[in-house]
Formats: sequence, structure tokens, C-alpha cells
Amino acid sequence: MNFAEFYKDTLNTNLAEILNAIVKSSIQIEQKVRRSALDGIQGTIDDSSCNSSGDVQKKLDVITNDIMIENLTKTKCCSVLLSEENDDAIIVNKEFQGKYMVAFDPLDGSSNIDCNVCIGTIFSVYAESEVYDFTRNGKDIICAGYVFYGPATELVITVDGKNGVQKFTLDNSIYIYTGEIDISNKTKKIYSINESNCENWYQDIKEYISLYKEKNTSYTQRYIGSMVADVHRTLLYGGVFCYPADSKNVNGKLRVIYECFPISKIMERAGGASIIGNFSRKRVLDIVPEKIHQRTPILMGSKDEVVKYIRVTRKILLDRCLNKNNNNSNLEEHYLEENIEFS
Ligand code: AHM
Ligand code: MG
Repeated sequence: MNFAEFYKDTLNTNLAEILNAIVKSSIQIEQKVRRSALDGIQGTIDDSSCNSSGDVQKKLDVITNDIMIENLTKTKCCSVLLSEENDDAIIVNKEFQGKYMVAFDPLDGSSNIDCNVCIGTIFSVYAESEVYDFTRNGKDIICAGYVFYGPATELVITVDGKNGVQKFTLDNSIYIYTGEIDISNKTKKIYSINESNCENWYQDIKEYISLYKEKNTSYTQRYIGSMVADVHRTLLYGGVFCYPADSKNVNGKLRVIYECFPISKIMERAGGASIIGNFSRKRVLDIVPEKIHQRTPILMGSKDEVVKYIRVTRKILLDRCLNKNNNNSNLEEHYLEENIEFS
């Protein structure tokens, strides 16, 4: 069954148009990525421009951003587009304006572009609204997903009104349904983190990751450096992925609106959990962003693994309280509750 057939009873006309535009964009992006060495579109753009996050832009970052903006604008269903590659929100011209806000990272994992390692497009669509407000939190997202350009191109998506997370695989310009994604029954013991930052980690991550390295544990480490690829593996095999805060990246690295919100929505709807970490068990989806390009620490994956982190940090905080002989009033509300449950 193809993508359109799968969702024909779920999507209203506008949302169908928007998702068609994203699907079309991903097919165009896939072709650009596949031919990038042949067509001379690898590497950075000539004037070494940086995007809002200070990253040097690659040619493909710019090309893929243009593809997304053009296709989404043409739907006449969007009012605002938020992209990793644009400093400010893109307010769609009146003649093309609709009521939906769409956030996206057109090509995530750009350090992997030029060596033919997996990269992806991340997106989310917010409920329709008459007013522009980028500070809406993850609860307003009605559809989220990513496209993974790997050995096969796969679209992973969740849409309100349909349970769970669905996976489609690209076959000659058509996405074919290839199954439901459910992390809750996946048991591979994998942790995924950039260990080169370990000297900068705070006590929470140091103690948590050391659990996975204890003698007689059967955990292994995998890290690709493309969030989409690392999360895709985590969803399909189980385990944990995190990009924590550390003494150099004090807010973590990944961006709330167009990276962490959509991926967290997918993770939760697939039966996993996604929290801020950094001594907080708050859901990433509950963050109220103050800036378009705001970053957040993130820790996500199988609920059992996320609970391990919470237990480790709970113990650290309790020990600190006992040592200082002070009360718990400055600790995050509920942090010390023993009952750790995810909705
Ligand atoms: P990008 O948006 O510039 O591509 O950066 C985001 C990427 C994520 O895909 C990935 O999880 C992370 O950066 C890897 O960062 P690092 O190289 O510091 O491990
Ligand atoms: Mg990115």
C-alpha cells in the first residue's frame, strides 16, 4: 500500500497537501543526495556562510532548504515556515498563505554529507492557527516525521488521528508502507552518544554512561553523528540516544523546534520516552521555546533506559541533599518521586 492510500481516511485536504509537498521534496532531496558527488554539489558554499546556529552551510543544506520552501509554499496551506537554515521565520506571502506552521531541518547530519553516510530531513506540522507563534510547545504538533537517506530511503511518520508510527520505503518515487514502528518490544542493548565529549560531561551523564560499561553488562555503543540515523536505529532495535548538556555545550547541541520536537513526538508515539536529561525528567515536548533556534539537551529511547538515567540522577540529587543536609525544595518538582512513569 502506498503513502496516499494508507492515509486517505486520516488527513484533511490541507494536511494531505502539506504531506504531499514533504513527500515530493524528500524524493527531490534523495535524488540530489544520491547524485551529489556526480553533480558537484558537495562541500560548503563558496562564501562559507553560516546558518543561525553558527554552522558553516553546505551546498546541499541550501539546495534542500530551497526545495522544501518552494514545495511547501506552493501548497497554499502554510502561513509560517521555520527552518534550521533561515535565521528568521519565513512568513508565506499573502497570495500563497494558509493556516499551518511547518518546521523542518531540510538536511540533518550535514557533517556526514560528503562521505556518503546517512543523513535525513526532519519535519513537523502544527495545528492550524490564525496567529503566528513559534513558542508553541510540542503538544501543538499534529504530525511529525523524518526521511532517512540511507541504503534505502525511508519515511517515518506519525499523524494525529492514526495510532502509532508508520514506516514507508521509497520504491521508484513511491513510498510503500513497510510496517509499524514500536520500540517497546525492542531489546537490543545499545547506547548512542558522542563519547569524545566525555571529559566535559557533568556527573549525571558520567555516572549514567558508566553503567553501560560495567563488567558483565552486554551493552554496545553505536554513534553515527546523524540524529536521524542514530534515532532510527534506536527505534528499530531499542536502546538510548542522547546529546546531553556538557561544560562546552551548556544547552546541548540539538535544536528544540525542528530537531528535538519532531523526533520526540515520533519516539513517544512509538512507545519510547524523550526527556531533557541534564538532571531534568521533563518531557522535551513540554518545552516552551523562547527562540527559534533554541537548543536543548535530550535523552530518548526505550523507556527502561530512560528510567535508568532518572534513577541515577535521582540518587545523585538525594546524596547531594543528604551531604549538604538541606531540604529538597530547590529540586525540580516530582524529581524525587519514586514512581517513574511515562504517559
Ligand atoms: P546539523 O544540524 O548541523 O547537521 O547538526 C546536527 C547533528 C545531528 O544530526 C547529530 O545528532 C549531531 O549533530 C552530531 O553532533 P556531533 O558531531 O557533535 O556528535
Ligand atoms: Mg540539523
